[in-house]
Amino acid sequence: VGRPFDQLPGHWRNSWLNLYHFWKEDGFHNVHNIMVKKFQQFGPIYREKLGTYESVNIIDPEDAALLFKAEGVYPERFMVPPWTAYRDFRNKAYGVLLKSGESWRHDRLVINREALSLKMTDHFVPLLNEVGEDFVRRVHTQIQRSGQGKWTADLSNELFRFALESVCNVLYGTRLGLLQDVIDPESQQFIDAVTLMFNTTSPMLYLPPSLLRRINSKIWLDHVKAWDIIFKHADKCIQNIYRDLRLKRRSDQEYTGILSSLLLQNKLPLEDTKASVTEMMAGGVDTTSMTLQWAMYELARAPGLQEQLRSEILAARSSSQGDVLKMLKSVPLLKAAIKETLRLHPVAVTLQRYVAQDIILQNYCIPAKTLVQVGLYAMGRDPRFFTKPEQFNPHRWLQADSTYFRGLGFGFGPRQCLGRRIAELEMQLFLIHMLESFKIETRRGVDINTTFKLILVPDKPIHLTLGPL
Ligand code: HEM
Ligand code: 2DC
Repeated sequence: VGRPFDQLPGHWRNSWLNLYHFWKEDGFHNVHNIMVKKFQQFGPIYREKLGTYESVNIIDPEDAALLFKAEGVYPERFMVPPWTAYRDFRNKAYGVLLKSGESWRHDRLVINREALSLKMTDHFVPLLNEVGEDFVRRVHTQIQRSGQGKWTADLSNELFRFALESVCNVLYGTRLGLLQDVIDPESQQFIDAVTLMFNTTSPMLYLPPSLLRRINSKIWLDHVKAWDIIFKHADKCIQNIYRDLRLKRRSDQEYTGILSSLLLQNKLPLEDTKASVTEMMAGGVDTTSMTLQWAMYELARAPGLQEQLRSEILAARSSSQGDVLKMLKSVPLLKAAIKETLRLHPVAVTLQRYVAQDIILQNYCIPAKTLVQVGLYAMGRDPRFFTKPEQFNPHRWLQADSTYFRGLGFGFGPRQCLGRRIAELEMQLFLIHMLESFKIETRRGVDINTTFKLILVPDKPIHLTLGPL
């Protein structure tokens, strides 16, 4: 049953030569396009070895389903080598992002209750809603300043500030004031450090961590510098909350954010709490901001759809009479628009799992411990799985035809994105407020492509125009 592993198609026999070819075609920034090409060349499954990075790649949602059903109770994804190398180098604890086995599961279950459970996530809505409202206020100010009745800009840094403000309000129950004109330079440094950390990760993906640390290359030194800033700033935020709690400056009555809850419960060692909270703070910046930027870009190019969403939101607003929680239950098209954005513009180029047992995919035997990757970007653009994939059409998620294992933007199962609920609420509330307040436009005829900087991002600045309705 099943053809042998050794007969899988693909370039896996000469890993260092493959890496050389990969480097020559600027693979470091084109992982997503190269994968699309390889699926065309080899079919729905191929094996690959680049440097030390060995994987089997699949694209079919049915195969993704088989993979996730075989992931076991301790699912593990590809361990990004420079990330673990940094922690080991500085002797810092792993958080849920990098842990494995029982230790991962224990921490993850404790944090899930605070970050993913429906009971707790209701607390996030007012915290994220006020940040969304402040962003709208900031846009109004910028429109006035422009003197042109509208504001045209590359919103990247504005959105980074919005995203960091949002995730920190949920983590720490505190506003950092990042939607004002002048902001704390340390917060801007944090934002820049997260970008630098991602950018310096991709060139080191295919090398062993031990080598990375020995070679003192500029890229490794920059990577260390970036993580150092991330940890220093997060530590400061965490210490503030810790001190307030000990001095009983924070009441244990009202909700004061994920970190307070974790500290009061005292179910994790402080170092582990700090590691996971730092990962969430860093993970909350580029992910939601870039997705929102793509969403606005797509909506700017589809004015009819934008109008439909606006009517859905207005109807939801009036029928819920100011109850935001209730309102979020009656905006299916908006939620579909976010899914659709992640189909064409996923943050993660692949999802990966080390298979726990031997499994059969596309009639090949895949032995236990093999790293299998789901080509998320390639899947989202393949006409076999999405009719007219080039069209931005949120309605496809609401129609009867199958969405089986197709909406995987946040991953799947117990190892899926820990920030998923935060991200979804943050993005829904942002788009609600923006669509209620402004018309979103962009220059026609400017096509924006995707580039890989560990996460997938636009290859050039996106200029959006926000104006009155
Ligand atoms: C993991 C996507 C926002 C924190 C992941 C994974 C994906 C993902 C695909 C891997 C899941 C898997 O392997 O099955 C996204 C997208 C986001 C987003 C598309 C927004 C649009 C966030 C935010 C946070 C966050 C806001 C922090 C609050 C994490 C963490 C993990 C993770 C800590 C690792 C979880 C673990 O290993 O147990 N994310 N993410 N993400 N994400 Fe997100
Ligand atoms: C990058 O080949 C490409 O959510 C690699 O918020 C495989 C791979 C493994 C793990 C993925 C990573 C890719 C992209 C970025 C992800 C990461 C897991 C979590 C991380 C998807 C696809 C991300 C952005 C987290 C980051 C948290 C961090 C800043 C502390």
